Amino acid sequence: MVSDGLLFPAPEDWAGKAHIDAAGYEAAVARVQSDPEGYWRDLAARLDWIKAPTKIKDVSYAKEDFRIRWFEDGVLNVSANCIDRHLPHRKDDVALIFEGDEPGVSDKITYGQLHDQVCRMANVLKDLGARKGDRITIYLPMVPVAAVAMLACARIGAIHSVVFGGFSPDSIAGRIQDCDSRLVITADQGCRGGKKVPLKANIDEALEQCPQVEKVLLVRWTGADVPVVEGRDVVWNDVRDAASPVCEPEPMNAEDPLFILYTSGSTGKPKGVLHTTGGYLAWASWTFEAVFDYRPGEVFWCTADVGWVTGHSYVVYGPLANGGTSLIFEGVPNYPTPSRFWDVVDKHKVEIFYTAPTALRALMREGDEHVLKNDLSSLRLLGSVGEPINPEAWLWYHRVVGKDRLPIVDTWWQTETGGILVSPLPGATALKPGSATKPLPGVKLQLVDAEGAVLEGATEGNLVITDSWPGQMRTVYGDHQRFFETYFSTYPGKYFTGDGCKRDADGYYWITGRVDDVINVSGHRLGTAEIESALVAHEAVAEAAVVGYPHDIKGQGVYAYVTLKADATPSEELRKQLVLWVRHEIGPFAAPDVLQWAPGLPKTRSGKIMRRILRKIAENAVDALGDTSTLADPSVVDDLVRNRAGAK
Ligand code: 6R9
Repeated sequence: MVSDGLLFPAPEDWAGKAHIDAAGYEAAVARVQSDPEGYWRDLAARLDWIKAPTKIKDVSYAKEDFRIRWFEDGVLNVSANCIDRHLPHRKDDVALIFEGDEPGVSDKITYGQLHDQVCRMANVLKDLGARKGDRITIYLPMVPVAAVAMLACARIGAIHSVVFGGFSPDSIAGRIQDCDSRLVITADQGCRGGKKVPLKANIDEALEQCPQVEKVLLVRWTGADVPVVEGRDVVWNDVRDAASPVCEPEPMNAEDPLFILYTSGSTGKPKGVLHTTGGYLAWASWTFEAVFDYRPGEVFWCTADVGWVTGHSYVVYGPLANGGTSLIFEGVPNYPTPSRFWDVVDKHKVEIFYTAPTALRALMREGDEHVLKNDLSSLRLLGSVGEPINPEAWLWYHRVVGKDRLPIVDTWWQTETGGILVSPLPGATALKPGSATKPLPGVKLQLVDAEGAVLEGATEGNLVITDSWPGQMRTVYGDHQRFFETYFSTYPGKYFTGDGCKRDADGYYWITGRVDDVINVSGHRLGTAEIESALVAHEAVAEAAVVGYPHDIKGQGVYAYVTLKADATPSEELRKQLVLWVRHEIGPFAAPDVLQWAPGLPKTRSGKIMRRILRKIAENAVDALGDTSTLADPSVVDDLVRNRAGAK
């Protein structure tokens, strides 16, 4: 490996200046061990409580008395924490910087203006019938009104469910139905890479399957002429000015739900990951300050969409809870040119930049000149999230973007964890390219083998977490049993992450990727089961099996094996049709990169598909197929190998 033995010490000039330096890290680790109650109480004290919590932690991962509660008698409001409490000293400071898809389109929103917009929208939502505890689905482009909508929900105690703008009508409908939203917030269109995204048209199509939706709040963004359904749709731009800019924040219990975010698992339909108010915000807020060493006044740019958890925690809640300035970018890394990210960094003097390895790999391929023509001297810290960063991409990021001087925080976490759990602290941790380094104070990791035996020292195994942290998800919306079964039953008494991981002799953690049937395509998390069920919903398909395979840019690509019904014949045209079908059923990012016809799939005698074998064929590791003798019909493997599609 190119990075073997490479170690980048924390910059010397950060010592004494960073929020947490090496001594601070050691002290925090020691304190959370010796005085957990005090440590967590202090962490909660960074928020503004209407009633401060006296009960700090009440957690059991055991089946008999399973519960996860943090700060449970505390009362607070998230929007007040993200806005109101900054007003006395930061009313005119910039909360959000907006950079549009087209260069030249940008805007700034101060904390005072954000307060005004959020209160007005909160009042409109109330007028539309929304109450505390109601679910509101948000389907918006990456524009400031998306943050306004989330905060307006939080202000009135409604639970938001943001659906990424790349999802199809069917995917939206499933998510609306699952949490029974009566109200949807959307826009006419979004803009990405010079193209328009038909958001309202997708919502209209989705709502044909969702009779319970009573109201749609429509944001006019591009101004496109879209149908407005009489009695159902209300145009935000028309009602905004008449709405009152005064809206008292709803007092919420720390354990009241804040949001639901759907994410893919290894089985079945996407799960509604539920996060609550106090613990989530405390964790998003503290990790933002600690990991990014953030100080108010600095411009922070996280390139993730608010449709994913990274956008929730590090575009909206973490930065705003700290009184920070967060940049919202509507576009894509390579539009209009592969210099776009770096143009935006220079234009807005971005100090801290946080992106995904897939974007870095794509930009790396375009050549250094697209980076080098920019100044980039405003940058002081770089971050990575979403998938393992390969050392080549890390070293490129460090050398070309970071000019060999900027620390990189490789942050490991999940939708389920609410915020970062494993990451360097830039003023404290020596970096190794490709390693997320060490757990944050209070995060207790273990590596276990398939049977659950704890592995010590330098080793490789499955990553589990043995105790709770405040930002942990609390349930799968509407299915608490599934929550327990999915995460706490594989290794009783422990939270199973679904990731494989190595630990080296220095105690550094190296995430190796998912060990379940979840794949990570360009940083988008997908369940292979979802793609399979989309494929079999097509009339020509009898059966389908989907696996991930290594892909240079995307990290993983989607490889689909498809068995057709007896009356269907394989053809190039049908192959294209099926790829389009998946795009339409789930979203463009889920479309198979490779689709191989499979007259039969390798199955055990009990009928279980042997994905291990399919993965090896997809990876072109056909001489490492292992034992195939237990298969019901070993000859299907020969056929698949012989007709292996040219996966690149
Ligand atoms: C935040 C987010 C979670 C899965 C996770 C893991 C992968 C995320 C990573 C990483 C290696 C990192 N992952 N960050 N793998 N190094 N720094 O991405 O949430 O969409 O739920 O995905 O992403 O496999 O289990 P989510």
